[in-house]
Amino acid sequence: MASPKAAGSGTAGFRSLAFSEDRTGGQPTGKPHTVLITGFGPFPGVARNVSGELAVHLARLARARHPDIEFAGAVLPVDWMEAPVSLTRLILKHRPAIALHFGVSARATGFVIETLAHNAAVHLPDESGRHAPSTRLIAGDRPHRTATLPVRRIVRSLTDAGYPARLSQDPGRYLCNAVMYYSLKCAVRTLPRTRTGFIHIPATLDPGVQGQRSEIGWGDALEGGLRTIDVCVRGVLETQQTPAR
Ligand code: PCA
Repeated sequence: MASPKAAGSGTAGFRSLAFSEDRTGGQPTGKPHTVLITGFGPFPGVARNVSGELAVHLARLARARHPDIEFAGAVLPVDWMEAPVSLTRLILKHRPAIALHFGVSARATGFVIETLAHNAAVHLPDESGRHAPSTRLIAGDRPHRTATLPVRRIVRSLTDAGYPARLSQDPGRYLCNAVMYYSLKCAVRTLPRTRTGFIHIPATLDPGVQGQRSEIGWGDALEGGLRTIDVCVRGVLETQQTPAR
């Protein structure tokens, strides 16, 4: 298994490099669509989170592959308070046609395409040692929200290419679930045509992380990520031709 290249030294360097990828500066790019790709920074037990590195690399590679589309890569903090704030800021800034979020899971051995986000928060500390203020993410809101990316087509495209991929209705109840839930909620409120989804990849892509061994390597994560983006982009172009969703 090839190791991901180091994205910076230490948390601060890694984060600032990742955020510098969010390089449109809010200026119009002249491109009709933006794809927002996010991963996460470190959290207790995962000192180096490969999902953040993946998001940044994918945005860069996808930009070359789809020159008519803008790609913004960003790393979200694993922080109950900060993650929704950063996410909302990114969504409002980029108004993405597609929001594709990545996170790591010790249970994932391949690509796990999450189909449901739950309005629930587990009592586990975030990167700063704080807990979620409530067991519900948004009081009074609906219990679940469903991914709006073409999840079945993504799985089919990945498995056709030989990558282990499956659908899941259980993204956990930690920050990955929270970001998926908030992103779907934010899209419904402000950008109803945005397609949103979440993919878990193995935390053990980084050999330093304990857990079930990964069936994919860093190169597979990049290739599979690009295939996923291709499927999503085709979906956007289709909806462009057919305004009603
Ligand atoms: N995985 C955690 C949060 C950040 C990440 O990459 C999760 O599964 O909730």
